[in-house]
Amino acid sequence: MRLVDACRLDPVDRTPVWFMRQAGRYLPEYRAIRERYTLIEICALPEVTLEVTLQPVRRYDLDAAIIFADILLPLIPMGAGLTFAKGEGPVIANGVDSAGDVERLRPVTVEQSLAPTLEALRLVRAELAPDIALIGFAGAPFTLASYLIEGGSSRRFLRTKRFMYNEPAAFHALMEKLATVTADYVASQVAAGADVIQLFDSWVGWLGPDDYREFVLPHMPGIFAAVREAGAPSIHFGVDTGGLLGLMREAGGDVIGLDWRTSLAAGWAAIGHDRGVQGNLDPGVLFAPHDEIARRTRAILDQAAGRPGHIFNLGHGLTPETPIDSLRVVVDTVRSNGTSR
Ligand code: 1CP
Repeated sequence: MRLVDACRLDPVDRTPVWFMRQAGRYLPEYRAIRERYTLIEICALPEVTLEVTLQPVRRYDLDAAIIFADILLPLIPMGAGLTFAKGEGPVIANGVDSAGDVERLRPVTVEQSLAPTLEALRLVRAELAPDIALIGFAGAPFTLASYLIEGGSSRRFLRTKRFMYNEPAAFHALMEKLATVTADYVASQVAAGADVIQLFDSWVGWLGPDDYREFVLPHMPGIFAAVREAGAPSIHFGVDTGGLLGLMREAGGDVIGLDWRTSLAAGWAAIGHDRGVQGNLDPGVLFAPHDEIARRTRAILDQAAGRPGHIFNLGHGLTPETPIDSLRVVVDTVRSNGTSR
């Protein structure tokens, strides 16, 4: 599989390409399913999860399917009370505001509580062409902790930082609990058929390097070790992490995901060429004219310079407004230009 080979820095015939949030609301066939099921219902029904996972792979010549789920799902069996409010994103009813709240979070038996996603992975792997990789994923502890502490999405993560600085022991205990669940979950996903695991630490870039080292780094290596022991490579992604790339490398991951604020060449140099990189087209470029999209795609491939270990992706997830034809331009451009030597 091209994607797995690239993760292991083996040469590939063509640069592998997939898109974060490649299943979702920009696709009319996804919107049709969403008229009948809520997000949480889709994730609870393996047959429906199978369908939405395969939708982008049917439409585009991609090297991977990513299992349809959400990073917040494991918080449900922990007792957080997750709902998705219409147009407002996730709402956590039983968030974390004290050391006692951390203690009350329940341990999770992944095989039981996240059974529908694991079953969906088995279904997708059985259905997918053998050369297309199946990506499993999970949220990283900091990003999950931020949702628990903020009670939902946040812009500046001030509650999270207040808790972290004022209750450092409780914050570490929370990170430890989340890391344990995450390590079990990603290992189970590999056992259920995931070929690669992506760990989303989407919001960790809001921390400075000293805080990353103190509060995040100690909780990460165990998760990547669990993926490796289960037999799959891993991709470690965050947004606005230009100043954290060396620390993220230390934390683990065969491939480090780059957003578009760092040039691919500079980001890869900062990480070191003995690791792979994924990225990093600005999802906003998908709103440009097609020849400009192609030019920007080629510019990223030029920066990768045919080095093994580049996975083409966006710098963050697709937005619901994305014109669906733009993705075909990216895929065709990667197909005709990207080769590692
Ligand atoms: O109803 C809908 O369809 C709402 C949109 C949506 C979708 C399509 C949500 C709500 N979750 C998902 C599925 C999802 N989430 C996938 C699988 C789809 C795919 O990639 O093809 C994945 C990988 C995620 C991961 C996810 N969920 C992340 C990490 C990725 C990232 O964008 O940084 C995060 C932060 C979430 C939380 C989340 N889920 C949904 C919303 C609205 C949010 C909040 C985002 C925020 O706080 O800004």
